[in-house]
Amino acid sequence: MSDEKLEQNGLSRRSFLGTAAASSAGIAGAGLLGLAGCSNAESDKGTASGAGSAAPAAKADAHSSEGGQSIHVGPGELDQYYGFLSGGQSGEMRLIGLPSMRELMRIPVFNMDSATGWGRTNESLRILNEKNTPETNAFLKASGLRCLPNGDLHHPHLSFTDQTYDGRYAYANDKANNRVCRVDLGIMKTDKIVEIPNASGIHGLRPQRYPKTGYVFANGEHIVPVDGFGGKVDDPKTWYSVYTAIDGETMDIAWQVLVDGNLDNGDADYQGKYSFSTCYNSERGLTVQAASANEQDWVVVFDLAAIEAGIKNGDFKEVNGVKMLDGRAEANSKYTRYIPVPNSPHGCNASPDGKYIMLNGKLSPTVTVLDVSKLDDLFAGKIQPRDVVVAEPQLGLGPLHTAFDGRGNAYTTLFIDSQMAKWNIEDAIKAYAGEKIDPIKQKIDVHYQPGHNHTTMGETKEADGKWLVSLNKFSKDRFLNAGPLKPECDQLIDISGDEMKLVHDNPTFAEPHDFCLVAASKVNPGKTWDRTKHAWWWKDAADMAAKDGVELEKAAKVVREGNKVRVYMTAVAPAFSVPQFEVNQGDEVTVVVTNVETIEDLTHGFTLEGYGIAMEVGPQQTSSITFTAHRPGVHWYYCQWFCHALHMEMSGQMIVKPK
Ligand code: K7E
Ligand code: CUA
Repeated sequence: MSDEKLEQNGLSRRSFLGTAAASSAGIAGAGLLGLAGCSNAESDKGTASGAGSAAPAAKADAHSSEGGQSIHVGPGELDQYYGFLSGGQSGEMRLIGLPSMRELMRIPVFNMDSATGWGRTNESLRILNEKNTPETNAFLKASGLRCLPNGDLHHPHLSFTDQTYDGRYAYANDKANNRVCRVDLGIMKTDKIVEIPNASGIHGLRPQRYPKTGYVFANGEHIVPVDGFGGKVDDPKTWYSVYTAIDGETMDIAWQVLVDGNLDNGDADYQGKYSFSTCYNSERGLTVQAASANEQDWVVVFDLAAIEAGIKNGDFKEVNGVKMLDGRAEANSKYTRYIPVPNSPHGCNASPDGKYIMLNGKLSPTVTVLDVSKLDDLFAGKIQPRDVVVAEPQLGLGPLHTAFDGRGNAYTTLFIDSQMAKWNIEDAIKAYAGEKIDPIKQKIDVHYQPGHNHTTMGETKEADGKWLVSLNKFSKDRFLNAGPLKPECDQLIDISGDEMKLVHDNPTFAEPHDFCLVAASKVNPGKTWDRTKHAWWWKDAADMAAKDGVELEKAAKVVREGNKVRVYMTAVAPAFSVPQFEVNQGDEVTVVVTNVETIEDLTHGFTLEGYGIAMEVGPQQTSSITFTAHRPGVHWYYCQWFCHALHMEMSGQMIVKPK
């Protein structure tokens, strides 16, 4: 690897870049070109073009993009883009501002959260559990769990109308527990979570772009025995993966398709006709060696109109309550086509002109380009699967994901080379047709091992070509040593000019896989909760209050019914309307708090000492929590969101009388 070569010369890549930054005049100097050449010679092993060695070296200016856009967002200034960042195995989604890369908010989804009470409040538990399978509910009960405590959120993507973001929702997958979530962008909270039955390892996720979302497509990554299709636990030859379409409005499952191979990443077209999923492990292997033996795997193309017709005509099996069509290769299905692609392809990305789908080769140095306009002929049987391929440029080692600038260029992450390759799509098509032309425009080093990348508005027809972010899996020496577990490194790259310019390193906690970069004007969350519009959030508490003759906005009441106690209170700085209540040990207690503040940013909270209880109560929000009063004694509750000069005094006591 290039880093080792640098180190052999007594240079770390970091110190080398630091030197380059210090002497900007010397950037194009012979020394640097020599080193860059040595790095590129490595990375071009296996590429036919060899263009990398001639590509301009990275300009290592760590603070600003010289002659480019400013990344500086001064005090009081606002960012131009929202970034919806996956939180990976943390299970959350994060809201980032661009270009500053400042973290604006964390949105709890598949995790449990200490600050907001997500995974603990009645409202969050309803959302977390309302679309569980019966098997999961039985498992939770047997395990004594109130919800699944973890998740692995990879792919956040926003809802579309007419090929661009409409600001309604963000969706994301949970690879760990086979779920798909939706975040209501009006409140930046998760409002739906659905578990996907029959499938395993829900990974790739993309919303339909046209005419609108519409479907949310989710890939099952792992092959498993599927009921109704002869699946046997002891015979992997009978295992399949399952592709799912969810209705983005109701979050019910619309249909599933049974397919071959491990589905990886997906995308939808811009026309509303087809969707795609890359696929590795055509071998059905259960070991790394077995799963990567073949030189080619495939992309599966799904014909949405044919699938809808199949559902209408009853050409499906009902499997655990879901309509499942047979899209296996061996079934010669009218719903799917399998296009061979080298080799264990990973990322799947539609270009913003709506014409092409890029399949990132991972174990092959290539990106395979499909021409969407040829798919009708493929499904009609007029052409062969590989006839849909119009380019297959060799870019470098380990292509994982591709992003676009809307000016005809594509940017592909090279995991093994630790580089970003910029290439021109039309040039790649010409080269594939035999013309002597090098599609690679530039490569720059990123630090290190990039996975996903994303451009501003780059997955919409409004791709604006301003910024590119490389989500790197390793950060090694880029930040102060944080111990054995390092942060990941998200790097901001200015792509507004002819050359990519690396301008910022941003450390992130476990582990970004994807980043949806959205013009700020597209997203307009409310400043407080809306008691009418968001009444669904506290619907159960409101129903309960109505039965108890309590008006939530004016509540100060304790209701006892047998061993059930319901405590209704308001929160107005600096006091709860119920300063003390008494229960008996063993009572089931429900506390309902309504924040009646109308002022922006005046969030209160309710933390009950010794009971593992805390919840956020935002302005105009109602939050509730139910627990059993197992611990006798005096237990203070307090507001944990600093809200007032007398915030410390915003408290009360729950007295639990011993049995
Ligand atoms: Cu989108 Cu990380 Cu799940 Cu590629 S995956 S890196
Ligand atoms: Cu209310 Cu602090």
